[in-house]
Amino acid sequence: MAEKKKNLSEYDINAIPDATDMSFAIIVSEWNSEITFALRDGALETLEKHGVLPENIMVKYVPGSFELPMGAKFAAEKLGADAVICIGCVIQGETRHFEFINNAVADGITKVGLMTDVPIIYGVLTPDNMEQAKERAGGKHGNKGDEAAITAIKMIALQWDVNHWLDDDGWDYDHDEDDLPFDDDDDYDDDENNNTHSLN
Ligand code: DLZ
Repeated sequence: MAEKKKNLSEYDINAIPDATDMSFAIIVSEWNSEITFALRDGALETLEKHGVLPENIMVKYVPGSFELPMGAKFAAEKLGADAVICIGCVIQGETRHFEFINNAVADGITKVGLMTDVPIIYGVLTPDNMEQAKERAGGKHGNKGDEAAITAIKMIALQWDVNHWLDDDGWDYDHDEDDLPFDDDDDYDDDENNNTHSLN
């Protein structure tokens, strides 16, 4: 059975790519702001810890999580950020709002990323109650904003890597094997750059 991780903020800092030249937009939902502002602060702290310059981070607000995909689309298309981090918190209630909003947000965020080619990161909590939300916004389970920031850095690095491997004519078939992150064999365990750590 897979190991159950308790703290969202646990990761190997040395395995995270250098983020000095990266730029980010953070779109924050104002609904449940006690939680979303704590997630935003976690994301900001983590980005800066990894070398991102404050002037390369733009923070914008939307009324609720339902508006996150549209905010992300504006940011991806107009702000020129390398990645967009969406921060929200939808708490389970008596109504079916919870399900409708969560499905729309997850689906919308996925679509904006695929449509714009900009990594759009899902930093949305969907807890049963406020207590669970607090535990994941700087409480005993860490801060999901940290995880969203690390995911954004890793996705930009992946995109830059893939672009680097392509020459003007498409895939560079003459690439040097040393440039590849993995050996050609199937044994990933002994690959120097194998990234086995997990964030949650
Ligand atoms: C309407 C609504 C409800 C009931 N609950 C939440 C919530 O828990 N978290 C959240 O981010 N937003 C909620 N909203 C607001 C919607 O996301 C949206 O802003 C409004 O329906 C207007 O489109």
